[in-house]
Amino acid sequence: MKIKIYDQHPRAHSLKIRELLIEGNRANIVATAGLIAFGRGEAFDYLLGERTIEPAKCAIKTAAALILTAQQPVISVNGNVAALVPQAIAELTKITKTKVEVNIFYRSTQREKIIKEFLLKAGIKEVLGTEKDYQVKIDEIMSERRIVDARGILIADVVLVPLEDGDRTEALIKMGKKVIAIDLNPLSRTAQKATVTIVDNIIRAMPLLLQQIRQLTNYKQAQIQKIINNYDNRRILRSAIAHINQRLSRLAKDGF
Ligand code: PTJ
Repeated sequence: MKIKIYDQHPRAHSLKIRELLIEGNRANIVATAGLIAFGRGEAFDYLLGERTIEPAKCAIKTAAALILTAQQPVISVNGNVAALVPQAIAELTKITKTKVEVNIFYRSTQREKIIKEFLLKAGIKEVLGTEKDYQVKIDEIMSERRIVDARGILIADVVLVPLEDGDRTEALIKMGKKVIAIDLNPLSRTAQKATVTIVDNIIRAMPLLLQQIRQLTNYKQAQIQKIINNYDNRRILRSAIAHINQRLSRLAKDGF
């Protein structure tokens, strides 16, 4: 059953995102656990104030710089990411050389194919990760996510991993790759281990990332490198946690 969401509803935006995921779950794009994962994300978004905070903007700029300077950038797409931002992923492939790879935790050949078809329909020309001939196992990862594409994540130097589930970021870093995470939870293991962590809702972060990439295209190589060199992910995470802390302290003191 599809529900009608009235624009006047105070939580209309959030309800629409939920509907995208529920629809995606019915179509077997989103794993059932993906609905739970979004609930966790939403709770953190509440604490952040449901807007893109300054530390996230700084991380987005650095992520754009990393993607632009990468030789082989790849975005790893799971069910939630496919359902929430298919058009933005398509746009990313148009304005950069980023490859798209389906890599899911709750793995099934059928689900992989459904996600791939969905992404192709959204205008992405090539979707890696589903062809057996190119699938290789990487020892560093202890889940079904260890199966990666020989043309994609295996040889990537920069991997964008939105809504990640844990051990993989650490493994990819050990393999010498730079990892960009998008995760509303600044305390998650993924957030802590990534090279660059964007603490923001993927719905807001992806359009900003595309905007930032377009802007940096006009920058000189040395300027882009400076953005990367000056970036400190631990500082950014501390600032994100401090933002939540200060916001809650203010609300506790002054009320709503
Ligand atoms: O499609 P699959 O099979 O690969 O499964 C995907 C899920 C998301 C179910 C799987 O990766 C998983 O279980 O993830 P976790 O461990 O629940 O982690 C997801 C992280 O993403 C959590 O830290 C959430 O806070 C965060 N998150 C959820 N929704 C959003 C988000 N971050 C940014 N934007 C969101 N919309």
